[in-house]
Amino acid sequence: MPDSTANFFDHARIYVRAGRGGDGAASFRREKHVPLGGPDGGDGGRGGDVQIRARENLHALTHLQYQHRFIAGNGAPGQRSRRQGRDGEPVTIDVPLGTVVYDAASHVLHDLVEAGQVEVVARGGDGGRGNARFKSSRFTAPDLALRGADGDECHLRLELELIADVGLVGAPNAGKSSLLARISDARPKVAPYPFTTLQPVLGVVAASDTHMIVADLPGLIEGASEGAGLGAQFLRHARRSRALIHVVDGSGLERTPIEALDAINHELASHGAGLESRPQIVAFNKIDLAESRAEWSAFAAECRERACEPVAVSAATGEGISTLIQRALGALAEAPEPERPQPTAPPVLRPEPVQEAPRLFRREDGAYVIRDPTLERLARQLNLNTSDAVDYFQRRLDRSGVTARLEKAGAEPGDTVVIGELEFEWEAEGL
Ligand SMILES: Nc1nc2c(ncn2[C@@H]2O[C@H](COP(=O)(O)OP(=O)(O)O)[C@@H](O)[C@H]2O)c(=O)[nH]1
Ligand SMILES: [Mg+2]
Repeated sequence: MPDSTANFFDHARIYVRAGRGGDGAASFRREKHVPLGGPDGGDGGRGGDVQIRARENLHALTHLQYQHRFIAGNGAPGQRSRRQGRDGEPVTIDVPLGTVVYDAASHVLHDLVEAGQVEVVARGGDGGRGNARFKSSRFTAPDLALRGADGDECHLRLELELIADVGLVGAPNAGKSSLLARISDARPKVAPYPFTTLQPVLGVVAASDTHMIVADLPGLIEGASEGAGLGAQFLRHARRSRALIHVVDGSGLERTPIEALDAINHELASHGAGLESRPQIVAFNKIDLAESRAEWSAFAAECRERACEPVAVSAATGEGISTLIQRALGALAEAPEPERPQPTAPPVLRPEPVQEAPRLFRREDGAYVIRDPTLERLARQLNLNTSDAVDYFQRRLDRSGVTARLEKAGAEPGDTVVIGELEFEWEAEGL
């Protein structure tokens, strides 16, 4: 759906990048009379994460229209004396309750519904190991260290689905905003023309020993579910409502109240989220007007035919309002929780590689390609600019069985071997 100014508050596209891990240090202890002391290079710090946090006092995603790139800090390099580098600064993106996080392929990653809920959306890269960690009987003074790993980065789409107990639906001008103002503490805009409500407004309706949250959803117009009007975008906000109050303009200026009721119900059914099967209370509004009173008995009779008992109300005078609230509370007491968006992609950002034997195959040009997450990662992080680093890498190839398999496959000195982004010439006695 294309972005329009009308839905800036409940849609956002953001880019997130976690910090890179700091590089490990290759340093040696300085001691009097000892030219080369033991290795003492510390590890790099971890890159900062980017995380999303649900806040109760936020009601829109508007703030993400202006800032939509979130880049966490890099880890600092390790230092001598085995000192670890500082971790990178994390970044936290605050969003309202009810925010659903999608990846670029529109898979649901997270549904943030609890105050304070935090989800990591980009994990910082690990710091590289310093040379102190490579000390062994073979490498007593290892001159090698690992570079920090890159952090995750991705594009995300955020969508707000308001959390309310009851959603007010109905044609523009039916009196939804007036009704919410009448029954709750909310003060939505009321105006005698359609589309006054450009974003949903939540109101708390207090009853003697309980309360309910009611959302004023912008007016639906016919064809809304096909994207003809604004309505389709707002139907999403009704998805989390356990019950609906369907407000009908009883005065029947443009169409009879029954026609209005049917048109909206058709939109609810076309939306595809099961909105038509939510408990629905029909509020026949503007009963204070003579035109409405003339329509009422025919409307009520038609509704009863369909096993639905409408309530005649007036947002203007307050008539019927307490009955409406009781009916809504009663429906809520029995209504099941609506289904929540279920993660469709595993929220595992960097799955731990399953330890399988490295895979080996030949490229068209004859190069030997080795597929192995651990070795590919090592190839990325190891700077092969010292003989110790080359030596270490060779030993890892030996230990993982790659060397033997290359030989068995007939690799000869001078053949190209590819591991991730690293390409090198095979030598029988090492790199
Ligand atoms: N007479 C009368 N007018 C109403 C009543 N409820 C709403 N209105 C009027 O109908 C128009 C549309 O109301 P509004 O609440 O903005 O409708 P919405 O588009 O459904 O939110 C406004 O001019 C209201 O003053 C009512 O119970 N009686
Ligand atoms: Mg309104």
